[in-house]
This record gives sequence, C-alpha cells and structure tokens, in this order.
Amino acid sequence: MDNIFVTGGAGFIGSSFVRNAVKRDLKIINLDILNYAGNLKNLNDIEDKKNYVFIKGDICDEGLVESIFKKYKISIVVNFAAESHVDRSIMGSNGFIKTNILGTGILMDIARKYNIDRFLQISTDEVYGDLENELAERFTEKSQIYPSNPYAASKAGADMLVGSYYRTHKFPAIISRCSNNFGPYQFPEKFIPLIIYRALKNKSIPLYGDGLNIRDWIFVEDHVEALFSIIENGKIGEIYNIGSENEIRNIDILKMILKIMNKNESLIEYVKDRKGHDRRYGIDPSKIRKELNFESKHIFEIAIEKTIQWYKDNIKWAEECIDGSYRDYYNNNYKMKE
Ligand code: NAD
Ligand code: TDX
Repeated sequence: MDNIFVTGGAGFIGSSFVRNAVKRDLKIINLDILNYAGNLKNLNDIEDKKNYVFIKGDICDEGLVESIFKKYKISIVVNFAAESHVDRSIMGSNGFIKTNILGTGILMDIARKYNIDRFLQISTDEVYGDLENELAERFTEKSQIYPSNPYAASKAGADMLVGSYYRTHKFPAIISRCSNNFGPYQFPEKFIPLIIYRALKNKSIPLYGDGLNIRDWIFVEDHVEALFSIIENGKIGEIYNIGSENEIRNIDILKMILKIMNKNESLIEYVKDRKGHDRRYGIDPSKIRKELNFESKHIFEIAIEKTIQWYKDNIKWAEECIDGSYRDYYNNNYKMKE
C-alpha cells in the first residue's frame, strides 16, 4: 500500500491511530500544527521508525499540503485535525470554523488532484445534536444533523462539505461518527482525564449543571480499530457510526472514578451549566456491526482502570499540559478553586 496521510496525528485519537498503524507496518505521513492539544511526546515510541514521517504544519496551508502530495505517493487520507473542545468553541468559534471546515475543504481540493483511493473524515456523534431524554431512540446514520454548539456545528459543516464532494466530484470520501472517547494521552480539559488529574491532585472536580447529562463512552483503542475496519472494508460515500453502547450519566462516571481512586466524593463541586449543554448522546452502532463486522473489545471498567493507571504513571505529562494559558482559560471560565 502507498502512504497514509494522517492529519492531527499528534493529538489524542490521532496519536493512537498513528501508533497502531506504524506497528502494522503501514507507511504514515503525519501533519500536525501542534496546537495546545498536539504533543510529540504522544508519539515518542515510534518517532524513529522508518515507516513514519512527521511534518509540523497547518492543514489550511495549501502550499505545504500540496508539497506533501507531490513528494509522497498518498493513497489514503485520514483527517483527524480539528479544534476539538466544546467549551473553547463557546468562547470563540473562529479557529473551529477555520480548521474544521476550511481545512477539510483545502485537504479535499488537493487530494482530488492526486487521485487518492479514499478520504476518511473523522467526525463525531455531536453533529446529530442531543437526545431529549433516556427514552429517545439513539442516533443512526440516517438521523438528522442538528448540531447545538459551535464545535459541533463546525464538524457538521465539514460533514456536509465532504458529502457534497462525494456527490459532485465522486470524491472517494467516507465519514465516521464516533461517540465520546477516553484513554491515555487525552488532554486533561476533557471530562474523564480532568477528573483523574484533579483527583490525583486532591482538587475539586467541576460537575456542570445537575450532573445528569449522559455521554456514550468508548475506549480510544476500540475507536481506532473501527477506523481500520472502515479503511479496509468501508464503502465509499457511506457514513459509519462508531460506539460501544455504553451510556453513562456524568455524576455516575465521576463517582465511579473517585471510588476506584479511593478519593472522597466531597471533591465533587457542582458548577454553573455549560451553555446549550447537550443532554444525552447515544450512538446506534448496528450498521458497522452488521456491515463491517466490528465490535468493541474493551470492557469499560477495565479500560477506565487502565486509563487511571496511565495518568498516575504519566502525571508529569498531564502537568505539562496544564500550562499557564490553560490555567487562565480555565479559571476565567469556571472560577475554579485551585
Ligand atoms: P485533539 O484536540 O486531542 O487533537 C487534535 C489534533 O489536531 C492536535 O494534535 C492538533 O495539534 C491538531 N490540529 C489542530 N488544528 C490543526 C491544523 N489546522 N492543522 C494541523 N493539525 C491541527 O482532538 P481528539 O480528541 O484527538 O480528536 C481528533 C478528531 O476526532 C477530531 O476531528 C474530533 O472532532 C474527532 N472526535 C473526537 C472525539 C472525542 O471524544 N475526543 C469523539 C469523536 C470524534
Ligand atoms: O469539567 C467538566 N465538567 C463536566 O461536567 C467538563 C470538561 C465536562 N463536563 C461534562 C460536559 C459533558 O456533559 O462532561 C461531559 C463530557 O464533556 P467533554 O469531555 O467536554 O466532552 P463533550 O462535550 O461530550 O464532547 C466530546 O465528545 C465528542 C469531545 O470533546 C468532542 O471532541 C467529541 O467530538
């Protein structure tokens, strides 16, 4: 196989994909701008491998992207690059619109000229908006797109652009929409690593609103396996939902982690709700199960314990993430006690 061009491969999910792909002896070119969430330490173990090349840069830089397609024979593009945090998108949407929509368009325009075999757009269940309550039917690939926050809207915009390129240009695109990921190397602004990091430091843990919002959790390595099954056997022009049928209320996951870590529930601090906070996400993964024979392998409780252990072993990595600018952003937003 020719090279796989990965964007955003130094982030949380991208680095898990790149690590796995390099171990499979696939040839990987990784383009990442290294924003606050992109970290080359995430890829320490493979940086010297012969089948791996890293390039620092922006997917919106047309000259750079074109030079990569000219230099390397690329057959597959996997687009992870994105601004990914909902709270940041509520504070300002420009960066989200630029990378998530414009960047996707630039990648597709250049990829089109070089006759690639497939373009995998890494999307999210957030494009569907939220489910009203616990009784509502879960999202299928046919559910209407109805994003509720600026991050989700930017991802939905990208999905619509990708769909239009498939229809208009017969561009060989596939879209995957995964539910909430957790696991090692996730930037500790996201809920699960934030709980673990702050609990390790005996700091209060912010729980938004009434804490009864529901998320559908998947271990990052299961997500990555699903992506390989899509790359190998997915059908061009299709959308695939990815999920582990694992819906949990925020308060329950928080209490569960505190219990495993032997920490007191007095660390829980109810704070003001996120604006427009989506109530429930729930992915119906029947299509990928039936058509691509994909099934998540990890048991949630064991994967959570593995994740907690990773943060304990890599507390320095997490401390380095929490630099001055992040602390300011966080304190301004939630007025947390340090
Ligand atoms: P992340 O923020 O950890 O990583 C994003 C990476 O993209 C970073 O390494 C960053 O430096 C890079 N990047 C940002 N802007 C770029 C640009 N202009 N050019 C090149 N690189 C750029 O995010 P993540 O959680 O790993 O998410 C990866 C993808 O998966 C995103 O597209 C996200 O929408 C999607 N997704 C995430 C989840 C989740 O639960 N985290 C669930 C479903 C889908
Ligand atoms: O401090 C917190 N307290 C809290 O109660 C944080 C950071 C979050 N929460 C709540 C908000 C959500 O209901 O926890 C839930 C999960 O929040 P996030 O980790 O910010 O994830 P979410 O908003 O669900 O979005 C995620 O899933 C879909 C990812 O960040 C996206 O990139 C992905 O597309």
